[in-house]
Amino acid sequence: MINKPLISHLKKVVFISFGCLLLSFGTKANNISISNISITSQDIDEETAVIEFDLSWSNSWKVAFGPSNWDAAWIFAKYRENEGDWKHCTLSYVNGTGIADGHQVPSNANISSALDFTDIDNYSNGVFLYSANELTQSSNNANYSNVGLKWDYGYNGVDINNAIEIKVFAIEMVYVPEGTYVLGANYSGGENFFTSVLSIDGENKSFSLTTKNGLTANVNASFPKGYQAFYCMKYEITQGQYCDFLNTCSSPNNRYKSSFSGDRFRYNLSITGDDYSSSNPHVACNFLSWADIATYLDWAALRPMTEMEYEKACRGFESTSVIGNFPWGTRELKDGTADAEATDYVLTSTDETETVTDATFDATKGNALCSYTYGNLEGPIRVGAFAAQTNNTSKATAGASYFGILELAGNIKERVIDAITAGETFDGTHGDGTIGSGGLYMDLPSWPGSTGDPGIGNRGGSFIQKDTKLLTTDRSDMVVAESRINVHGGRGVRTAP
Ligand SMILES: [Ca+2]
Ligand SMILES: [Ca+2]
Repeated sequence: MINKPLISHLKKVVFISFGCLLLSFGTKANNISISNISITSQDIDEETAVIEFDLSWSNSWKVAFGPSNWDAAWIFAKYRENEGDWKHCTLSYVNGTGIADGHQVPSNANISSALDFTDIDNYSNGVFLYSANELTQSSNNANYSNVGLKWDYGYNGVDINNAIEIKVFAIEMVYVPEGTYVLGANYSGGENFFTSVLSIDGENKSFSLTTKNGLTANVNASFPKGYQAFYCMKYEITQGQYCDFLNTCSSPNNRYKSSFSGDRFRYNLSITGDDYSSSNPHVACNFLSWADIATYLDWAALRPMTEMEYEKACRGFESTSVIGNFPWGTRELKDGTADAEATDYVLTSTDETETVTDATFDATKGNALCSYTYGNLEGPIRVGAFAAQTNNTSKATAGASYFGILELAGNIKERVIDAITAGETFDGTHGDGTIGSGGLYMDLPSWPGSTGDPGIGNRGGSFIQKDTKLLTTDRSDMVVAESRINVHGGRGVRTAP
């Protein structure tokens, strides 16, 4: 946990019967912050209550041109009773529009959610919140007061006479709209990519894919293809976010541990008692195995991204003329072009303002961390570091994709679902906020397993790989990669409600 928790004892202030010890959570890494958390509008008979808080972040946007998209916060909550295991808060769902679901929606916001499961009633495991109005990026431009999520604590079996703690989590996401896009490549270079250049013009249909190294496979109608709208994490999972996760999995009956602590390639997690922290909370979290990422995404009620969604998230609605490019839409990187050595980046600081200096800054060229630009940085850098550069002027210089998603190229690898080997099994089921208690911990049957299981691979390259690995269509690293090593990390997505 990065920020000092805000602790308030509301038992006598708000509810006589609701013994609350409340914790607020924020993650500086991506600048999103939750504050002033409280419980309001408790309905004793219905056994529901509203978890209220303020939410803010920087450089939010909503545009009706170009990518015609917005960024959003994916918000979910965890609770525990009498210092027991942390559990996922089940939220009320009626039609997913926020107000009808019983949530409090600020006038400048939209809230939307999906019907995640039906049992006694209909429920969701989290909500998306984004601007109701068009919004231009600037510092602290996303401010939402008195957001409220209606929690069905009765369904969760909560005894309100217990001491109850609540943590609210928010993850910055980017909306990738529905629409046809082009998958694959037809250029002569490159090590491996989909040579079956296809217009992906529908979601619930199958496609036949062929790779340059001669593999052919079908993807089923249920395999997420990127045609349908989805939300993608704006940044790679950070070390701070990973600590947030670990710190709700530390009780004896629900333990999930990092494999080691100490400082390696800027991975620097340490544990005091049961509490993890990182000296680099704003830096992308490396040393994540597939099991680590899958368990994190199950816990956060997200899911892995497929490699087809990766290409859509990078390329957007650009035509085939940009095939063979980086995610920002050109083939130019820093002071060179693909396959050309570039000058090295130098770190400016090592706190939440961390970015890199670039003596050869070129406002027309892309920025990304790979072996050609890495120098002696010792590991991955802060997520969003290029966007935070003072001389950043464009999607390319920010290292952003067509939709504004950062570091899809370089920094650490993007763990994705392999369409060739999992195209007939992975169905895009979302994590449900609850992890298992042993073995793989992640417990979703359609997700690839942990050891020797095909179905996962890497996209986008990393800080120690050559720049051509960062090209949108490159799939030369689509190998099963389970281990915790210095370049392994990732991010999650969620099908849009
Ligand atoms: Ca990356
Ligand atoms: Ca689960």
